[in-house]
Amino acid sequence: MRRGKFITFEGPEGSGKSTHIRLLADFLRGHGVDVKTTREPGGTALGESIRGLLQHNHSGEAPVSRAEVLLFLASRAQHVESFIRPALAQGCWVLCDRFEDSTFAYQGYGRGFDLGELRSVNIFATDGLCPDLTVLLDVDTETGRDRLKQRHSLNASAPDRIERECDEFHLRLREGFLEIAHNDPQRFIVVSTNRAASEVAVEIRDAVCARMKEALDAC
Ligand code: Z5A
Repeated sequence: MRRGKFITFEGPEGSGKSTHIRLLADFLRGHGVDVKTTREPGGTALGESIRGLLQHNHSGEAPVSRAEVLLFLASRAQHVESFIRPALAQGCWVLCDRFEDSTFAYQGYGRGFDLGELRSVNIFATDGLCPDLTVLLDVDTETGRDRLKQRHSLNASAPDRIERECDEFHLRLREGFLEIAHNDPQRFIVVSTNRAASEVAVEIRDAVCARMKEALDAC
């Protein structure tokens, strides 16, 4: 059995990751690819519980920044070993909403943790699994925030703990994502989402087809 492909979607809040994972999954399924979509934190029962701990202050005690890093990584370790690796081994393509680059952008560029240390603990959590391709959806902070504001007002929901961080935090992590992508052009596709979602979807499809041509032809 040919191993599947592991594609991650990254970007600031409201950049359109969920929307474009859904659209790319539909497109790939139409081309005979067996696709599984998932997200971080989450993707397993344990990971979804950790997601709740990270986003909402149920106990009245927010995690300190080091605990926050370790909770994201605990969710990732469980996700990689019990969901992502088995799916790839069965030949599925896994499309994941956020992965290691979110840790580097949010906890590294955002919170200020040393990137080298974060890389080391991340390798421990993933046991060395790396994405085959990463789609970075870039959006300016104001547009991303406006989109989420609209969604919260439609759903009568409230911003979570990380969404409530100050603008400087969100500006730093956006710059962080762009720098990480700039330093690894073989793995990244960078797509601006400051325009109609339909245009963005076409650009993502074309780029994924170009990078994954051989694997797609084999499906
Ligand atoms: N986090 C971390 O700190 N460290 C880590 O290691 C990991 C994560 C793994 C997860 O939140 C949080 O965890 C996240 C980072 C942190 N915190 N923040 N902030 P999440 O998964 O709940 O939220 P998110 O990842 O930020 O996603 P999101 O807020 O749901 O946004 P999205 O998935 O990128 O966007 P969307 O849902 O597809 O679109 C948002 C809205 O915009 C929606 O109404 C769309 O219809 C609309 N949209 C999308 N594209 C367009 C365009 N092109 N034009 C107009 N409107 C659009």
